[in-house]
Amino acid sequence: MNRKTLAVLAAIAVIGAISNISQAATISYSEDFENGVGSEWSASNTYTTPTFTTHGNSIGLGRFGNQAVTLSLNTAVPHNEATVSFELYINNSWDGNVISNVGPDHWNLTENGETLLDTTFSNVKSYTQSYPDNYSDGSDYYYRTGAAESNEDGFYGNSVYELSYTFDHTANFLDLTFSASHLQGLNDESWGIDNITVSIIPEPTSILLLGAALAGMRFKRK
Ligand SMILES: [Ca+2]
Ligand SMILES: [Ca+2]
Ligand SMILES: [Ca+2]
Repeated sequence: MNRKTLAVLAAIAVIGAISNISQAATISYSEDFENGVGSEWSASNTYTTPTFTTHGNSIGLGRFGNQAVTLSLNTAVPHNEATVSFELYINNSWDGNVISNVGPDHWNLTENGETLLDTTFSNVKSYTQSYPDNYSDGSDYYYRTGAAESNEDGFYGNSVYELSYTFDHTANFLDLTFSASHLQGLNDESWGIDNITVSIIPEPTSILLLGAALAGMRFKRK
């Protein structure tokens, strides 16, 4: 699988870290899907996202049902954490936490196999949802809790969530897998994503060495 590299700017980032110790340069990947889908994605279908006041009506990745979609990035620059931010479109009649033949409707995000979010969403007023908690927490929130915007267009309307996660990460690759399960048909309930950014801040090696030297000096003086 091709991995779109984040390392192109590594040299610049290291120079930046050395020349400006108060501000390490961030290496970012961002995609709005307006010009197609790169090979770093495991799926390439796009659709027009639902229209809200300030979100949507744009080309997004989707729409998907009970499918896993992975973004694979090269992060081969020393770093300790990563941040992913994106818009998640929850389209049509998601049934949230209801346990029946129509739910619960799960949506998941993992990074290198570790769960960042495993929750449910509802666009149906009479059904609760787990978001912003994980489903395993057992929470029942009002439908569309935490949504950035929602509308009533189409079958039970749509909602959009602005999700952002920062997590410990040192590996030289980053696989983010987005998926859903227990959904009904695509015209009944689906999801899509848009405006995704993944960032890492390179480890300022020179600063660490300097810090270690200073720590050693203090230790010797004890
Ligand atoms: Ca877009
Ligand atoms: Ca439904
Ligand atoms: Ca459902």
